[in-house]
Amino acid sequence: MNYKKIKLYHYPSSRSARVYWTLHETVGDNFEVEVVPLYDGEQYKESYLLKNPNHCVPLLEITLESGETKSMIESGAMVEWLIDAFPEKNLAPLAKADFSRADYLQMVHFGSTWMDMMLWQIRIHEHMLPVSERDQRTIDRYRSKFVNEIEPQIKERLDKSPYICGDLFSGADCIIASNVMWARGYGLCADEVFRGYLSRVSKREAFIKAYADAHDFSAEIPEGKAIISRFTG
Ligand SMILES: N[C@@H](CCC(=O)N[C@@H](CS)C(=O)NCC(=O)O)C(=O)O
Repeated sequence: MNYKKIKLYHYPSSRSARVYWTLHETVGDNFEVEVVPLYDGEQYKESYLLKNPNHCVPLLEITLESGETKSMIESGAMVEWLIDAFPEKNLAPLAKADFSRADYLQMVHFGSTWMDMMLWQIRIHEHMLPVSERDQRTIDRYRSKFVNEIEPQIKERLDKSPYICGDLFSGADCIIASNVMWARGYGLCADEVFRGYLSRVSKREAFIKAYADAHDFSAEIPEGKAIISRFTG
């Protein structure tokens, strides 16, 4: 695909890292990155809300050769679209009637919706919501659901093959492996199989570049930060 410019609005180790990683896998270094200081509440500024009314990263802007700029606001869709826009990178089974494409799409969506939803509930109730709004039952429910229902499904796949959809690395790994790292940050995905998976994907140049800023992330939000009073969940 030809384009004039691609720009990612990003915050270290957040959901935008999946897209950062996918960008390095697909377009190399040929894109721009702007860090949005989430904890300072910059995502609630009018100028950013006009671009993404969900006040979130990632936001992806693609300037076409015509000069027109299109934007995307969902990380799963960004990963799927980028991988399809650059088919020469062979990072997904092509759309055809066999089941491999269906399985790949299923894992992209499983990672960016179902698995993501549980991690998000844990994250916001442990670290992001005002203390008075945190709910231990929600944390317990999703920690238990994640351990009992999500981990076995991923483990079963990774016990059989090196990557989430088989022998070949794909865009689904950019999402699932990022989620596995997120989960490990919360003491989940402790089994050796997950460590082995991360050690495989983290050798990729694109991964190393996308996560080079991971040390800038802190799960705890320092007191007094603007996001604390603005965050809507
Ligand atoms: N479904 C969206 C969720 C994006 C999202 O929640 N991003 C978080 C960071 S991981 C964010 O920017 N939150 C800032 C806020 O709501 O203030 C996606 O996957 O792109």
